[in-house]
Amino acid sequence: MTVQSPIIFVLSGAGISAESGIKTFRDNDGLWETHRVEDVATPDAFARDPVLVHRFYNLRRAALSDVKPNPAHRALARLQSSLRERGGDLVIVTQNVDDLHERGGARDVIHMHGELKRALCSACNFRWDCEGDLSIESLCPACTTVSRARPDIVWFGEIPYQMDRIEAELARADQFVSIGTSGAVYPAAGFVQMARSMGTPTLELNMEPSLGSTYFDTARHGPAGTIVPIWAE
Ligand code: BV8
Repeated sequence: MTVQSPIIFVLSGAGISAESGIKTFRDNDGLWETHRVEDVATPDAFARDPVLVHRFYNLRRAALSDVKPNPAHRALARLQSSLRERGGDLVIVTQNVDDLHERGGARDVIHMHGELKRALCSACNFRWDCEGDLSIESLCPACTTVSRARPDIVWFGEIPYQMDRIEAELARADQFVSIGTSGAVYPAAGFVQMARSMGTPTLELNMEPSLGSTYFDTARHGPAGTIVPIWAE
């Protein structure tokens, strides 16, 4: 009888990119220290001060060229390839808006909070790849409306992307693994409870116990660049 290779559901957060040099949100020198969340990551903030919000995301988009994937990103990509060769899968759902999972070799990454390198037209909902700066002068390549281009980012109060797909993948997973997230933001922070309610084993790989650590069956603490390759090999 052939043993079916497992389907592993990975939720990643800012901690997996920390050793690549991308600031996390809530660690002491995190992103939000220099910007109040309410100032930049909400639709109201964008309506109130689009120049500030464009600058915040333009700086982060530009910084992507200075960073590269770390051993944690690469270990997940290797595990995904080997599981897929044997009929299993590694489904990566990330809260991160950077492209380090893809640059580390991962495929079909689900960016539930959007992507820095994508833009969205708030007039016609067209989405396009965006490498450079966006501004209030940017025009939509599809409907050519000016000043309705925004970062393709899910802000607070907005519905995360691909929730139906995420819930379906969670339901078919044999294991739920959370990597580098504080468990501060919902609905992502609730995925571990959904996994538990379905009897799926849960593992937390994080620098320290997260806000949801009591929901995990097991945990390993340390830098993702060290503990993820050990777990994944
Ligand atoms: C929504 C934008 C409705 C991109 C972000 C209850 C239920 C549902 C919603 C809510 C709820 N209560 C409140 C809400 C509303 C809100 C929310 O959760 N607020 C919080 C503050 C309480 N949620 C929303 O508004 C969401 N939308 O709910 O819509 C809905 C929901 C479902 C279905 C239908 C309708 C939208 C949330 C998305 C907001 N956008 N980002 C951007 O600018 O980047 S959130 C932002 O926080 C980032 O995406 C980030 O990824 C995310 C979570 O943070 P983390 O990734 O965990 O990062 P953090 O710094 O917090 O933690 C890092 C961790 O790594 C730490 O634990 C640290 O110890 C560890 N670490 C550090 N270094 C390392 C390390 N680990 C390993 N190795 C290391 N080297």
